[in-house]
Amino acid sequence: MIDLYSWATPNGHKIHIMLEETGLPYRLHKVDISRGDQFRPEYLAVNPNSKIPAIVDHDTPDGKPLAVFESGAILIYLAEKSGKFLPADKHRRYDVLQWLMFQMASIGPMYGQAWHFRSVAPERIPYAVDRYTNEVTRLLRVMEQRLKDSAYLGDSEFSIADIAAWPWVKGSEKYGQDMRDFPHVVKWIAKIAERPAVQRGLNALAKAA
Ligand SMILES: N[C@@H](CCC(=O)N[C@@H](CS)C(=O)NCC(=O)O)C(=O)O
Repeated sequence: MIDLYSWATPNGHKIHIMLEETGLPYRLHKVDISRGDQFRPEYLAVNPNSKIPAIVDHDTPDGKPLAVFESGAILIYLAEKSGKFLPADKHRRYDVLQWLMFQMASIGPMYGQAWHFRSVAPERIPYAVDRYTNEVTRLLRVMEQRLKDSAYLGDSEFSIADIAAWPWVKGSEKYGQDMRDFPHVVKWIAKIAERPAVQRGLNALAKAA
């Protein structure tokens, strides 16, 4: 059994979706980041970086519980455990991994900063708003180019690169983007939204105790 510690945010949704897609058994524990649960000592023992998501896998080959934080590392761990969404072929595997890293290093941080300076910062700083909004636009251009030639972001098949990027990119309008400029990205968003496990993953927190 896997314990998942999470909240309904794009980084949390990645792991809800992956667990629903793989069918691995899990228990979901809410970490309400709006009231500071991520700073509780028992949670810091799992993720010293005080962010969601994190997992603890109790079903390991040596019988010792294994804790993993950082959503990209968790996705790789779950892909290896389930044998799904990360191809074995080296060329395809590194295609997927490089697009996963593109999400972790660029999409997550830049969308996050765009959201902060557009919607959270106590004062409007035009330089910061423009910088991060323009960077999100640039990243969408990179994805648009990729999705012209590839059915999915990391591979010809659905993979952990899509699972990582989709929860962020599906809401791009909220980050000041005009999605009419990115028709291939729009099609990719719609195609993934149709997957039943993706829909279950998005609703998972509502059902958690
Ligand atoms: N790089 C981390 C980012 C995790 C992250 O930023 N999580 C946010 C929610 S999306 C969080 O826990 N925020 C709480 C806080 O900043 O105190 C990952 O991908 O796991």
